[in-house]
Amino acid sequence: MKIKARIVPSRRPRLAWSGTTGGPSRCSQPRVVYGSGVTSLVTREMLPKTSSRNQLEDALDVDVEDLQTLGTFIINTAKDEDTSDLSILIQSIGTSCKYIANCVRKLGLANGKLGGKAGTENVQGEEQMKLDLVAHEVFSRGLDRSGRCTVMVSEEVEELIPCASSPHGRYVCVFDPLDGSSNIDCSVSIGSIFGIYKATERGVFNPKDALQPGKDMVAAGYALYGSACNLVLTIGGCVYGFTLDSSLGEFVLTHPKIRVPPSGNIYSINEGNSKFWDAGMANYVNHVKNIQDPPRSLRYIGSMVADVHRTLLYGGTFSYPSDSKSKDGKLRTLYECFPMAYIMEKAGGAASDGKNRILDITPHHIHQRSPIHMGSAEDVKEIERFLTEQ
Ligand code: AHM
Ligand code: MG
Repeated sequence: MKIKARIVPSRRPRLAWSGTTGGPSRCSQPRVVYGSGVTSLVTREMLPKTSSRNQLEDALDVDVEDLQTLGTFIINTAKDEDTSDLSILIQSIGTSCKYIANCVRKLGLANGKLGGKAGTENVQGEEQMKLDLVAHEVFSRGLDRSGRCTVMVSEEVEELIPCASSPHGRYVCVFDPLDGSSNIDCSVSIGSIFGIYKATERGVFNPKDALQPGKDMVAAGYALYGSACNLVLTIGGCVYGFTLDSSLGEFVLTHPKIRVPPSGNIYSINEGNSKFWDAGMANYVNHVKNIQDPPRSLRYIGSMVADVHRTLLYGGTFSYPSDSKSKDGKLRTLYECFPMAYIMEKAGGAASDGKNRILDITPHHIHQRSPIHMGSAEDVKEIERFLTEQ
C-alpha cells in the first residue's frame, strides 16, 4: 500500500507520532515530518499492516518521488521547441485558475467586492457578475503576459482580443473565464473553460485563426471550483486530472489517464425547458425515465463544468439541446462546447450536436451557439438515434 505525502521534502522524511514522545500508542496519530517542520497528517487506516519504521519510510520515499505537479507534468509532456511554448501558455492558465479559485473561496467574505452583479451585460445580453469580470481580467492578462498567445476570444468580450505583449505568440486561446455565473452567489460549483489552437503564422494576428474547427485544437481543459479545485487537461493525447493542494499552492496529478465509462446511469439536462423540446428529445428523456434495470438518475447542477466533470468520471450524458425557444441551444460553440467535446473524445467518450460530431463544426462567428449532447459513447449514440428518428 502506498502512503500519499503532500509535499516534496527538503530532507528525507521521518515518521513521528502525535501525543507521544516515544513509539506509537493505540490512539496516537502518525505524522510525516519534514526537515522544515512542515507536517502532513497520515491516518492510521492509511498505514500498511506491518508497520516497521523502515517499511513506512520506504513506502513514503516511493510516493514522494511520484508526486507530480502541473508544472513538472507539462514540462515533461511538452519537450520540444514547439510544445515548450504551449507548456508556458498552459502554466499561465494554471496560475490564473489558482487566482480565480482564491477569489471564489473569498467571495462571501469580501464585503460585496467579488460577489453580486456588475451592473453590465455581455455581448449576448446576459447580466455580468463581478466575478465574471475579475476572471476575465485574470485570464486575459495571464495569457497576454505569457507571451505565447497571439489572439484571444473571451465569453465576456464581443470582439477578438489581440495580445499586445506577444509579438511572437503562436497560439490562439478561446475561453469562458467563469462558467456557471448563476451559481456564483450561492456557493455552488463553477468553473473556467479553455481551448488552444495553433496560429497560422507566429506572431501574426489573423482573425480566421479563431474560427478553426474544434478538431484542430491542440489542447483543452477546464478548472472546476467545487468541493475541491480540479484542473482537467488534455494536450491532444490522454486526459489528466489535477487537484489543487492549497497547502502547496500547486495542482497535483491525481487522476492520470481519465477514461469515461462506455455507458452510465446518469442523465443531465434542464428539464424546466421540456415544454420547448421537440418530439425526439421528449421521447428520449421519457425512454430514459422508464429504464428499470438499473434505473437512471437525473443530476443537473446548471454549471456545465461541474455537470461535465461528473459525466467524465461517472459516465452518462450531459445535454443542452436545441428547442423552440433557442434553436441553437444555449452553450457557445467555441469556448464552451469545443473544449469540453475535445476532452470528452480524448477520454473515449463522444460529443454530438444531436446529429453530427461537435468537433467537425467550423464556426462562422466567435460567439455562435450549438446544441450539445456529450458523455459516454453508447449513451450519446442512443440520443442521436432518438433525435434523428423523428
Ligand atoms: P454562463 O456562461 O452564462 O454561465 O452560461 C452557461 C451555463 C452553463 O454552465 C450551464 O450548463 C448552463 O448555462 C445552464 O443554463 P440553464 O440555467 O438555462 O439550465
Ligand atoms: Mg459559460
